[in-house]
Amino acid sequence: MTLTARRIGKARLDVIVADITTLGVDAIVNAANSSLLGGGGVDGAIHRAAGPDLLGECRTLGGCATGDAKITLGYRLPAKYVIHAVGPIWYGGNRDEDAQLASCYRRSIELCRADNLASIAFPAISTGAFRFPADRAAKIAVRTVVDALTSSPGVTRVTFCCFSAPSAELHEDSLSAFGSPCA
Ligand code: AR6
Repeated sequence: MTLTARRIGKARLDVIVADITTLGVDAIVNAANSSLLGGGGVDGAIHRAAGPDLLGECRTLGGCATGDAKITLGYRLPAKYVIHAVGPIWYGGNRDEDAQLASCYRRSIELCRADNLASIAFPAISTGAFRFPADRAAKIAVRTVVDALTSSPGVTRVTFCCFSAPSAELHEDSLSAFGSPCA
C-alpha cells in the first residue's frame, strides 16, 4: 500500500508498508552483515525467497565493509537484482554510525547508476537487529537518497519499503520536506 508519493525532479519516491521480497523492482536492497552469508530479519527473508543460488553468489563476493554495498542477481525474487548493503551496528552514535548508514544508501544508488537500473527499494537498514534509532535512520535514509539522486538521474523510482506503520510514518515525515506530492 502506497502511503506517500513525492516527485523530486524526474524521480518518484514512495513510502509503503510491505514485504520487500514481493516487489518487482530492478533492485531490492538487503540489510546484510559484513559476511554477506545471510542472517535473520530482512536478510533471512530475502535469502529464503531468492533460493540457494543467492547464497552461492554471495559466497564469491568476499564479504563487504560496513557502509558499502555489493550487487547480485535476484534469482527467484521478482526483483532482478539484490544490493547487499551493510549497515552499522548502533553503539550510541559516536562511532561514525550516521555516516556509515548514509553511505549504504549512497552506495546503493551508485550501484544502480553503474548498472543502469531505474527502480530500487530500500528496507529501513540497521533499524532491526542492529538497533539504529528508527527516527534518526529515516531522516538519514531520505536525505541521503534525495541528495544521491541528483548525480544519478537514471534512477527514477525509489521505494522506502517499511515493515510497520510506525516506520512508514517516520519515512513519510522525513520525505514531506522534499519535492512535491504526486498521485
Ligand atoms: N521486508 C521489509 N522490511 C523488513 C522485512 C521484510 N521482509 N523483514 C524485516 N524488515 P533487520 P538490520 C525490516 O534486523 O537492523 C540480519 O541478521 C525490519 O522490521 O533485518 O540492518 C543481518 O544478517 C527493520 O525495520 O536488519 C544482519 O546480521 C529493517 O527491516 C543484521 O540482521 C531492518 O531490520 C542486520 O540488522
